[in-house]
Amino acid sequence: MHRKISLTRYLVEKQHNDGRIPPELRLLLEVVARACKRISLAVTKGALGEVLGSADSENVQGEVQKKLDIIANEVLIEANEWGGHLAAMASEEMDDIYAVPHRFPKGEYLLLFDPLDGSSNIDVNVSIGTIFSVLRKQNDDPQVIDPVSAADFLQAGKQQVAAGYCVYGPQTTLVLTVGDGVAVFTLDREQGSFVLTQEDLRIPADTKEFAANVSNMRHWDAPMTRYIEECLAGKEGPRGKDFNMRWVGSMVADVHRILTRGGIFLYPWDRREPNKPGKLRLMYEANPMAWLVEQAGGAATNGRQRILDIQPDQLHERVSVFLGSKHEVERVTSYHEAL
Ligand code: AHM
Ligand code: MG
Repeated sequence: MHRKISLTRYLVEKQHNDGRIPPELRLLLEVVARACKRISLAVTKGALGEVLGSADSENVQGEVQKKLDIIANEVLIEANEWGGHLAAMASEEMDDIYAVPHRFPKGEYLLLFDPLDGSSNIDVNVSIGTIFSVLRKQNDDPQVIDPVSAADFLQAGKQQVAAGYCVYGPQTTLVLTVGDGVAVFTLDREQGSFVLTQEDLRIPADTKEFAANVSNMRHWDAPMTRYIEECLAGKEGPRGKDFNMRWVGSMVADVHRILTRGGIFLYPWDRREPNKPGKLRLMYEANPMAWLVEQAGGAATNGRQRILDIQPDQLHERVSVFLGSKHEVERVTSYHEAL
């Protein structure tokens, strides 16, 4: 019989066999996965769990929070605050960082998350997900955890020590990297555990599928418009091939499709809010996704620069995102560079 490898076993082996992850990081990842199981349950209940609809509040970015946004945020905090593996957490749904309270032991890791990405899809029963990124607090003395501040989080994405997401769709799927490729785990609901279902995910370098909110086209700049117009021109156009378009509207689901079968995801700057570099958030959306995509052989830029090289200035900083199949990301990036 085919032997199932649980996430727990996968992580224990990563700790013992290749020494890739220290025990505290293994614990952290298991706790995040456990929280995702709880979020998955809440999502699955839908109207029966009285979790749908708006929470009548706004987050730091001025977006209306859904009840499930807040529930998912609380689940992640409650699960992670007491284990001794973290110094602090930061979330799309919280203005400031959440330092681990003094009554709990502390560790050297920093956890960032978008607790429920794709909020506009919650009430319409379309895939949504949790995105997370793990950094290490940079200290001269690793024993010194306190004080911790937002400045500790302002590290480039290439400093991440783990990143992943969990997509709540027809299946609940956890996708993870610790820097040696991308592994996929599917939630076995009967067993209540994540089971390894794919290793060494690879994104094909070429693709004929793009994901962009084309309703914003009239607000884009010239390089982005050029790229999409060339795709839309199909076989008769300069690309000489027909492109397909897919847009779920949950980054987590769109990126999952790209990791599974290739494609390019584009969320560019637009002129409605010229001072904002993009819609998506660098530290807990773009960085973890960029690392996963690179680990799968793809590429991720903001149009000019590798996303993982960007030095953040703010916790909730925004960024333009072009990620997925390498040759397509290189192409749209070269259009920006030529400007
Ligand atoms: P959220 O974190 O508030 O859900 O916002 C991020 C989402 C992404 O998942 C998705 O790619 C994008 O917003 C879609 O935005 P829009 O529908 O405005 O184009
Ligand atoms: Mg989001």
